[in-house]
Amino acid sequence: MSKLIYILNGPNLNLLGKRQPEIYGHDTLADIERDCARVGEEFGLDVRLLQSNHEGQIIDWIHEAREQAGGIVINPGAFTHTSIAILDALNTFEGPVFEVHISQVHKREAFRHHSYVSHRSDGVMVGFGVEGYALAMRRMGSLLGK
Ligand code: CA2
Repeated sequence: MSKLIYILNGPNLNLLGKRQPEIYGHDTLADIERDCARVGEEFGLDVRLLQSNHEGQIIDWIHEAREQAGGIVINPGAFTHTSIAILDALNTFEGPVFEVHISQVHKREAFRHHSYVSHRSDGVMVGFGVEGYALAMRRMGSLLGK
């Protein structure tokens, strides 16, 4: 079992910490990567954090994870609510998949209440801010770590 965890991020999440801090906070993807790497170290897990604004690229990374990774933490951004293709790709991955949403999507617009990805996710962190990523990593550590 690979000790590498893919942390995948969808569209617009490259703007974290730079726009709309009232919804998404002040931390950047680099801060999230650092926090997740710290948790990973506790459990002997490595992390690879990736972000793309393109659905096909995220699908390609999920396929890559099939060969390279023991688990996936994913915030698919708005593709959460639209992408059967990302769900299909995740269904080909055998390890644990945890879904993260920084905001509490169930307090927001109705179109954010349904997640295609949740049909596959083994756990979902919603509304814990960027801390949701590290919490998902901690659970990954319990399942896959030393
Ligand atoms: O709460 C989340 O993490 C979301 O996945 C974020 C998506 C949104 O479409 C989902 O409904 C919930 C949007 C990501 C946009 O990220 C930004 C970050 C900073 C500034 C602007 C956008």
